[in-house]
Amino acid sequence: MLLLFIIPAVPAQKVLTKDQRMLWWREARFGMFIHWGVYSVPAGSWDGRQIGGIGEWIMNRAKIPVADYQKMAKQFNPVNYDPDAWVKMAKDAGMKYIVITSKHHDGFALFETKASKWNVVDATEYGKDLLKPLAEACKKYGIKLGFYYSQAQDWNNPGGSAARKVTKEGWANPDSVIIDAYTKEHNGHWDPAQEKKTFAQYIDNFAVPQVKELLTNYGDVAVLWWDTPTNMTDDAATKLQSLLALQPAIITNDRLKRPNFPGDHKTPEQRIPNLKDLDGSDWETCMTMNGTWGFKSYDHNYKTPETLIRNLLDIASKGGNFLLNVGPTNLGEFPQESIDILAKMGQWMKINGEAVYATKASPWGLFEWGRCTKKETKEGTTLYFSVFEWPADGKLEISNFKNKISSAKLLADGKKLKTSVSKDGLLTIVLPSKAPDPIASVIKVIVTGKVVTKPVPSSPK
Ligand code: JFZ
Repeated sequence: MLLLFIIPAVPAQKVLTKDQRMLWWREARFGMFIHWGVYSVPAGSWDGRQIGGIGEWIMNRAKIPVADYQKMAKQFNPVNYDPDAWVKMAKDAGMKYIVITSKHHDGFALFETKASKWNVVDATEYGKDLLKPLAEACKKYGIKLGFYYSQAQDWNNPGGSAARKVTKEGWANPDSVIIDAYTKEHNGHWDPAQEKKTFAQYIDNFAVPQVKELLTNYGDVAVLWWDTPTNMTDDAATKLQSLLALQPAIITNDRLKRPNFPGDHKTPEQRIPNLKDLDGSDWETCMTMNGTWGFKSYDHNYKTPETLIRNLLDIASKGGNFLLNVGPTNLGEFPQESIDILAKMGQWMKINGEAVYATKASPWGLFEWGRCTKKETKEGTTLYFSVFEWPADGKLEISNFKNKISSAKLLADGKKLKTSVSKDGLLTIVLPSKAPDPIASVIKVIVTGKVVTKPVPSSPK
């Protein structure tokens, strides 16, 4: 007898629109970048010298030979790594997502991979996948997890590209002339081991299988954060991009290959764009707390919580996201300064976070005294005025104001504030004499209808 088994058709994957995919990201506004790898071992110093530039570039800047660099993996032993505590710190700071370097330009994978021995499981004493427990902690705390992946530059896995840096950018070593001639001749590479394969082989043998692993073995991956398209080809970009189908809801940036792989969002780095440069696309400013992404033991030049909170508000008022970096040590610890900054930002966000999350850009552009964000509701519009410079006369004035006010209060203490609007549209909010928060005090104003206005002509930026 012939039995016919009817195999149920695989349910068709729902194809999400860009707006659907971007929904959580546009509401999140604030995320944590983590740059972590073997570069946290030299931590900015090589051969007794402090090497210039950002910490994760030390191999290239100091022209460290492949074999010497790989020896340092022995000291990458993150016994104090506590992914639960990391994710909790991000969450308590008010961050909604984390993007971690699964593999930076030094090619070292923080995850178990069959494509290369140059990874945390095979090359360190620690011997365990670092991304798995992070993915679990993110799930536990409701934080989205994204992977940074250096798709083109790879200074350890043969065939990867290397952006050329002349030696004086690291330190002027006695062989500078010879080394600089060599890197010129060898497309940025400084060690013959780096050129044992072609770039196309590197893409097929390392990058493609590793990205496949990342998008298969860690549950939902919210973001794939490509970086530095040095020597990328359309062919390589197409192969990598097609893998994204493994995660139908994934969001990617604009660094896979320029200009024909624009991704979902732009990535201004270490700067907040000016209003006039925004063209309506989604964007995310990534920024360091001190002067480096990867840990440098002697960089204590941290921005203040005031600067960083005001940066977040500046970014939100322009409709962007803020991806703020932490560079953990080789033992798996956040620098104490970063821990303190995150705690301070969290205190502020706990009270004032609603001025940031799920808001839209300011209808007025920027104010001299602070920033504005808005939320459109069924009933009307909620405006958040974040005041950096508290008015000496206790009156906050906003011109070009056309709506009817339903209520106005300070988020810090919930106190109702008196308001008046003159015939020619000058809103005056009467404030207490002292700012409740010297960094930024938020006034929440609910109005009826939509707020339609032109940016104030005096916008400083
Ligand atoms: C890249 C990396 O090289 C760096 O190590 C770090 O990971 C950072 C977040 O990204 O650096 C870049 C990439 C792009 C630009 C500048 C630095 N850019 O487009 O101006």
